[in-house]
Amino acid sequence: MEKLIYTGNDDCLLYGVRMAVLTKKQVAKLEIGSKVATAVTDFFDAEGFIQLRPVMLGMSTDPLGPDPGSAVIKTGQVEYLGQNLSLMNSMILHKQVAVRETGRKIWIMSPNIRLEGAQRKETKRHLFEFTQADFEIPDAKMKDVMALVEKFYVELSQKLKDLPEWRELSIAPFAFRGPFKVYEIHEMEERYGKDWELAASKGHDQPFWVVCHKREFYDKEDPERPGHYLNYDLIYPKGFGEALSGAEREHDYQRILARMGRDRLEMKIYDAYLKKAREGFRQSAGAGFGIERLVRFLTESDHVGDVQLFRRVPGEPVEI
Ligand code: ASN
Repeated sequence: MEKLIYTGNDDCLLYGVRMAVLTKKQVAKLEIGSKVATAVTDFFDAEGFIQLRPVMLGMSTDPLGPDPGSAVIKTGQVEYLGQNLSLMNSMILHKQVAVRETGRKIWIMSPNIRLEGAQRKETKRHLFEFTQADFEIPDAKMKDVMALVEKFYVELSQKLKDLPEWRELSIAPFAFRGPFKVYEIHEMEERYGKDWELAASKGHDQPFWVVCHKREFYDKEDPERPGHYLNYDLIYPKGFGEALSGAEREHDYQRILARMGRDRLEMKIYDAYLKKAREGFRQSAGAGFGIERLVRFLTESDHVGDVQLFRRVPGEPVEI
């Protein structure tokens, strides 16, 4: 049966019931988003990961910095029964604890709240509420994570290539071809300047890795090369920008303490995390990729908010 989708006429009723108010193209994007979520779940399941339920409130969360490029105004707080709880910027701290407690590969379809400044609307790839597929693997190294991510993208192309929605959107399904190129961040800066991401993204036709970023305390510094960091971002081509970020983790208690001190973090809220670290964290590596950014890339949408049914774009008032 042909799908009955309302395409812009307020009087479109079927048996007196309005079927939909979105265009067919908008519904096609939601449909692709739905297929992507299923593909992600199937992939991690087939790879032997345990899917954990998301955490949305915690004693602490990802500090997201210090990062000169960050535009997050503040971490959301909820006062509840005498405790000040943080809304999750990301589940990175909980992922380290989860690996320690389970000893298993874990992943979460994790909703994140990042209260970005209004100017972030212009990047077209920031949302203040989004979902990332966030995973962590005990004993893994960065090359293991990169190979796994490449496998995911190549398989995703196979799973999605015959969807009827591509025709509805008048676009060809993107064929990911791994392995993706790898660059050090200093190469990117030399070639494209400090704001390399957009220009570099436009200059590629497949995703590529950019490694060695100086950032949050939980990304491991290479013990053999101080000043080098064992972390990585994946960048989509054609101007779509950052897809994923991840790292091998700093798991040594003394080094975590030193890095947190360097970042002048308010240590008190990390008490329970630090206690677990002192008892022993497992070495791990992982990453997270934004579901909406992936759907934006696949559907060639102008703004990442265009693939959300309930838009959460910085600088735009929330309607519902
Ligand atoms: N998910 C990222 C990671 O695994 C952290 C983040 O979202 N900031 O490193």
